[in-house]
Amino acid sequence: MAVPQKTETIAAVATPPGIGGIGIIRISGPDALPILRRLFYPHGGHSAFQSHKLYYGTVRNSSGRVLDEILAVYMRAPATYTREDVVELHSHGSWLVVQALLAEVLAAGARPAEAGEFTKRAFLAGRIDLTKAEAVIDLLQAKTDGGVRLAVQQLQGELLDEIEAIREGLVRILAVVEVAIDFPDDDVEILEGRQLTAQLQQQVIAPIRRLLRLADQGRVIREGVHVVIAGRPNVGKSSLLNGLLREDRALVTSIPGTTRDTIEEMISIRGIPVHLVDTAGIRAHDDRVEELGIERARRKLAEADLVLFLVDAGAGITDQDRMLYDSIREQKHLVVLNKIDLADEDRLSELSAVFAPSGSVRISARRLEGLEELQEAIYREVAVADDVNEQLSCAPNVRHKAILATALEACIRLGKAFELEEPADLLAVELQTALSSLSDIVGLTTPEDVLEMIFSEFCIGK
Ligand SMILES: Nc1nc2c(ncn2[C@@H]2O[C@H](COP(=O)(O)OP(=O)(O)OP(=O)(O)O)[C@@H](O)[C@H]2O)c(=O)[nH]1
Ligand SMILES: [Mg+2]
Repeated sequence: MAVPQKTETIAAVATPPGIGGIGIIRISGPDALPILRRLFYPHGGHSAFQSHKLYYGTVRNSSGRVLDEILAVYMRAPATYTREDVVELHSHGSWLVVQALLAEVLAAGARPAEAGEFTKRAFLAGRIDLTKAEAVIDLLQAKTDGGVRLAVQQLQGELLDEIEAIREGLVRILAVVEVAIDFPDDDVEILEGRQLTAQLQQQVIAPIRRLLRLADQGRVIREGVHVVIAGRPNVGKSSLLNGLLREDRALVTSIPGTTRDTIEEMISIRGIPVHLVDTAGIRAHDDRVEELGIERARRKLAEADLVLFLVDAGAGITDQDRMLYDSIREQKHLVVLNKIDLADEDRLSELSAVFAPSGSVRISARRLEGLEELQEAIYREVAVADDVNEQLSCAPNVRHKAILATALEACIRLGKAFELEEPADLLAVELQTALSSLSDIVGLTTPEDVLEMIFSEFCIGK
């Protein structure tokens, strides 16, 4: 019979490298308290460590030399992050001191923690589910206020609750189907197909679809969008960049071909981070440098979430405009009529008519006119929900999204099977598929290699 292995005690520096006010070493596992007793000499000398109480004292190495004066705390299981015994040593924030302390802790019997191992232990102990563990990574890596808010909501279980509600809906349907399997000869019509279809639609399919939409919105909030300003030379692209930034960032001249390289800056439109890219005007040319610039512009265009296609309203539409427009019209875009100060109403109506199917926004980049309306239009294009900041309660990530898509397919097949009055055991198979995918999201059945991948994204010490 295999002897159960004793859980190893792990340790790592929890604060970032460099100089700080304090540096923290975190120790978790059954030997946390013995290690503390071995290294730490409390001021006033006493032997009992009360849980969750801070003690002042010194740390000494094996030859008795004082390494630092520190604060230490012992937190008894299970009221800890990992649900194991945890000790934290708060030393002065010198990287050398912190490293020396860690070396002593390791010499006293702990082993170095792997990336994300503390959080992984919290997950394995059942203290948090996988969505909360992922929320911890998101929180550590968040680059925007909106990203932080989403991560905190997920940490508080918003996504978990949604997934649980959907799972419950499926389990209710499965219960009915299983009765039908157990009593196949029963005359009573257990499988009331129409009612089950409605239940499936309301309690499962619609909520999954909603989560998939929120996933797209969440990506926008966490990472922002790339909005590329494109147009032939001299239409006012750099002027527009400057106007939106309220800053003279890019060179503006009346000479076509002024901008050679792509210029990228970030603005925030109603909380959405927008990476704004000014590009070289695209045209036929015989200048090698300009050619390189145009290549870059085309690459940026290919990656754009939204293209602002700029037209010079004063000059009207040229063949170059038409060619360029044809190359981007399949992408998400906004037609922007610039230099409206140089065009009369007839000309503007004429231009608007040309672009009627896509609609157009009128601005004067030089006079800073119409920029508010343009920002609103950009927001409408990139925001998925009506009001991003108020309504987004949770946002599934890429991993969740893939799983939700699988579950949705199974549910759609299930709906068809209800309609066709397929045998109950066939229905049960689809139901199990959907249920087990959803379990993967919260981590009930997630394969080990997927867990490895998730936790390896963490830093050491978290
Ligand atoms: N009257 C008027 N002139 C403008 C407006 N916007 C830009 N211009 C002028 O148009 C000229 C070209 O502007 P840029 O912003 O450099 O144009 P661009 O599209 O970046 O040009 P390239 O970098 O050469 O591709 C400059 O002389 C600007 O002052 C506008 O709204 N009204
Ligand atoms: Mg320019």
